[in-house]
Formats: sequence, C-alpha cells, structure tokens
Amino acid sequence: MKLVVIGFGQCGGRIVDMFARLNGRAHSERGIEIVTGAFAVNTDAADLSGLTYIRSDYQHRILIGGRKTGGHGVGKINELAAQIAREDADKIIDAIRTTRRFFESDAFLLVAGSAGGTGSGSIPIITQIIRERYMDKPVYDLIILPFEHEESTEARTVFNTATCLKSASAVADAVFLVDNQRYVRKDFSIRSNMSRINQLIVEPFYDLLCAGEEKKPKYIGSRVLDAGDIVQTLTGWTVLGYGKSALSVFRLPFMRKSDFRSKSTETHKGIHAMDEAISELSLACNPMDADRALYLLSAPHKEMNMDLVKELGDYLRGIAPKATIRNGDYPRERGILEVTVILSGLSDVEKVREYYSHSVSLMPEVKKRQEEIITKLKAIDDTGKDIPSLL
Ligand SMILES: Nc1nc2c(ncn2[C@@H]2O[C@H](COP(=O)(O)OP(=O)(O)OP(=O)(O)O)[C@@H](O)[C@H]2O)c(=O)[nH]1
Ligand SMILES: [Mg+2]
Repeated sequence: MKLVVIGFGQCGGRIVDMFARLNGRAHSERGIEIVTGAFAVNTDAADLSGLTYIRSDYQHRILIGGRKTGGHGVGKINELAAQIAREDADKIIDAIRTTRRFFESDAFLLVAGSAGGTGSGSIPIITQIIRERYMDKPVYDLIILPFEHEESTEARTVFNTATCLKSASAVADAVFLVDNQRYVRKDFSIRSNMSRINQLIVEPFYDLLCAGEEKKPKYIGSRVLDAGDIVQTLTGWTVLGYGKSALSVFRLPFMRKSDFRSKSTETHKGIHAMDEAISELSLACNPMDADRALYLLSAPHKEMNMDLVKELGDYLRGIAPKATIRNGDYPRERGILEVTVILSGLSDVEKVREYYSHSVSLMPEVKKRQEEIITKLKAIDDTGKDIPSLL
C-alpha cells in the first residue's frame, strides 16, 4: 500500500518525518516504495527547519498563516489554526499535485497531535478538503493524544483534543488513535523519549504497507495482505499494535520441522507476538467493541504454516468475537516472527468519551477566558482610540 502522508504542527511533522525515513528503509532493505509523498505543514517556521527526512523545499515543508502569525505559531488556539488552514489550503493541494507518482497512491494519511493549536485545528479542515477533492482515495487521520501531565496542567489540552477528535471523526474515513502516555518509558530522557515514541508509533506500519508491494516471489505470502484488505478494514475509531518473538536461528538437529515439539514452539511464539501486539495497542480499548480486525504475520518462510495462521485467527476471534477478520502472511528472512494487528470500527472508546465529557465541563471556563481576552483587547483599543492612525 502506498500513502501520501501529511503532518500538521510539530508532532505531525515529526511523525511524518519518521514515515519518510521508513520509506527510505523500505527502499534500501526491500527495493519497494510505500510513501509517494511526505509533507509537513506548520504555522511555525522553526519547527519545519527541525525536520530531517522530509524534503526541505517550500512545497514539502509548507508554512501556512505566515501573514497572521509571522511564522511563530498559533499558541494553542486551534480555532485560529482551523481558520488559517482553510485560507491556505490551496498551498497544500498544490503541493499534493506535484507528487511525482500521485496516481499510484492508495490513500492519504494525515497526522497531528490533538493537544496543540496548529495540528489539532488544521487536520480536520484539510481532511475535509482533501476528501472532497479526491473522492477515489480514502483519507485516514492518525491522531496523537497528549501525555497525562499535559491534561492536568492545561485546560486547552483537553478542549483542543475534544474538538479535534469530534471534527476529524466526522470527516475522515478512519481515525487511528495513539496515546502518547502508553509509550512512555521512565528510563529515557524527554528528548530521546519523543523520537523513540515516534519510531514506535510508525513501526507497525512497516510490514503492513510493504506486504502488498512486494515484487520478489520469495517474499510473497500464500495470502497477501494488500491495500484492498486494509481499506476494507479501516473505518471509524481505529487502533493498531505490533508484537514480535525472537526465533532461535538453529533448530536442534534431532528436531525436524514436522516434530510436534518445534510445531508447538512456533505456535507458542506466534501467540506470544500477537499477545504483545494486543497488550501494547496504540490506545487502551476493549477488542470486544471492534467491528473489523486485521492481522499480518511475518516470519521466515519455513516458520510459517497454515496451522499457525489459523491459530492466530482463532485467538483473535476469541478476543474480538464481533469483528470481521482479515489476515495475511508475509515471508521475510529475518530471524524473528512479527504480528501486526489493527482493530477498527470500534463502537466505544472510553478515552474519547472521557475527553468529550471533561471538555463539556470545561466549556464555561474556556468561554470565560476567551471573553476576557476579547475584553482586554478591546480595552487596549479603547485606550488608544484618540491616537491618529497611519493607515
Ligand atoms: N508522539 C509525539 N508527540 C508529540 C511530539 N511533539 C508534540 N507531541 C504531542 O503533541 C501535542 C501537540 O503539540 P505540537 O504538535 O507541538 O503542537 P502544534 O500542533 O505545533 O501546535 P502549536 O504549537 O500550539 O501551534 C503535545 O501536547 C504533545 O503531547 C512528538 O514529536 N511526538
Ligand atoms: Mg507548534
């Protein structure tokens, strides 16, 4: 599957930078392409300069709202970002048009952090505009939810998240939810934590996107998971997960592949990897609420067999009984067994409900502050009303 990926705000830009890197990896390791265009959109020029893998010309690092913000961001006011995105949408559409092999792309993936101003405000607007323009390609949003400590210190965090989620889910074909808090490892510094988190966020997409693009016969599975399967699976609230098991390089000489001991070990490792994928889903949710699911098994050819694929299917069926399940296998040479899982069409997501209800309770407070700002601005204007204007 080939994606056009567009990041909004600092968080979105950095994660798309990781997708651009992932594409480089697919190219060098596997000779295939999974990202046809990678773009970062921001109201803040400094954030755009901090990126590494996204091409550095103005059509790939797109500054919006320059006149309104002077290139210094919108300071968490996502309504302002939404307005700017609407006004400058043509810059983004023009850039998409220049994508070299745009017609080969299967879908759009738009990425943003929900708690800031720029990303949170612009992602729903541009999702809507792209959907109207390119009706033949689905548009997916990948939305990063804030860390716990941000929620407790800043009311805007919750309010921005709620408005972003509500608006994006109304227009996107599916919304991938990623909870930053799930990726925190206490032993890393904040800076290395962020880039580590971003790597972990994009990792599950690697095999998922590569599997259907393989051309070499030895890497083509018996059941190929292609763009069609992914598009059929993705709808509404969506989470994803990834797990792996190391495989021992050497089988004991007396154990043949058909030996019951090696077979049960394979199955065990498969279940272990799937268990890890489920327990480390990008957001905590109840798999029982999933309407659709997908799993991809990748492992060396000789380690995969129909029994293992079936066992994994049975296992997933057990925890997501209501879901239509699609699957695929992807033979790789590396000595590990990997499982990627998507749960989609979730009928309930507790965390989203919490943001909504918390945000409603904050409404009076946010309104009061906005009124205060307007009153203060008006007071400044009033004070200067007798000063002659140069305009
Ligand atoms: N995973 C991850 N999360 C990030 C990263 N940068 C920021 N975030 C999260 O995303 C939220 C939004 O922050 P930014 O992306 O910096 O905000 P912005 O969209 O640039 O908006 P403004 O700067 O307010 O205009 C933050 O509260 C963080 O929780 C990142 O590199 N990785
Ligand atoms: Mg910013």
